[in-house]
Amino acid sequence: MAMLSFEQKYRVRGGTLIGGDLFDFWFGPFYVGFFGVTTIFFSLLGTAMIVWGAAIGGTWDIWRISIAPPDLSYGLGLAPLRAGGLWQLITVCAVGAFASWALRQWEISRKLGMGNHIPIAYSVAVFAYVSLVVIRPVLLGAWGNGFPYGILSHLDWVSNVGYQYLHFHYNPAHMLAITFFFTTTLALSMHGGLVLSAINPKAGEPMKTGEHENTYFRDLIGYSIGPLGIHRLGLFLALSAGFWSAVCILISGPFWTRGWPEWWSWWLNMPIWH
Ligand code: UQ2
Repeated sequence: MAMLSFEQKYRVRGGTLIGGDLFDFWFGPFYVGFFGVTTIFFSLLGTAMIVWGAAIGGTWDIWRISIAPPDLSYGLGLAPLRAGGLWQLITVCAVGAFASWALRQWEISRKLGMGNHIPIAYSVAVFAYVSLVVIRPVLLGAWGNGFPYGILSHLDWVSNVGYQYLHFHYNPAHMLAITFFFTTTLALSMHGGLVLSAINPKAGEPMKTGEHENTYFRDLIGYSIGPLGIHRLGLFLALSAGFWSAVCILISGPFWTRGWPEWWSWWLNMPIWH
């Protein structure tokens, strides 16, 4: 197995979160660890249940396979396997696998003496998923408010829930989330373009340096955020996109039940207009 020359000193034993040195070893290039074992366990079990759900679902058309949550009438109770119970177990496996993966990242960060930026950033994406299939269904009182696990069916769910609030683009948290997603692509494409420009000079010319990168943006707009700053900005923008996505769906139903366009009546009703 290929190994970088510096890799050995990063394979430090100890610093585990649980179980002492029980799973504190490597399988080829991969750290195993207690949470590596639980990630594999939940992933395989969840995938097996998705295949089972597909097998009893009446179609093998990849676009149409769908495993639906229970009917709203089951509330927050357990449903029979074929009537949403599979969706419930698959959701438990998904959350179990995502949580295991975050804890695995945390454990490896500890081993290497790094900060926890990676598990924290990853947890924001997990939070957005958990908002959709756990937090919001619990706040609304029924697992049936989760989205179905299917390629087209989950798109239909997004469309239907959007129309339930008349026009979802009037949801202010949705506006913020979209703006953060777009700004993430803007900032990180500026960054990718700048780095590739600096490291790919004409044939025969030497590679450019960070000073050229700073100078490019100072000449263009009079400001450079810097090589560390652009990564901090990218992380902030990406995490904000995930955070406001979670907020925009959590407030829809539990805290606002009418159409989102109507929310803006506070603006139309301001005393300065009449
Ligand atoms: C920069 C810099 C980088 C970069 C980029 C910039 C040398 C290698 C892209 C320029 C970024 C700016 C001016 C911020 C733009 C702000 C938003 C909200 C899009 O200065 O330092 O490092 O990659």
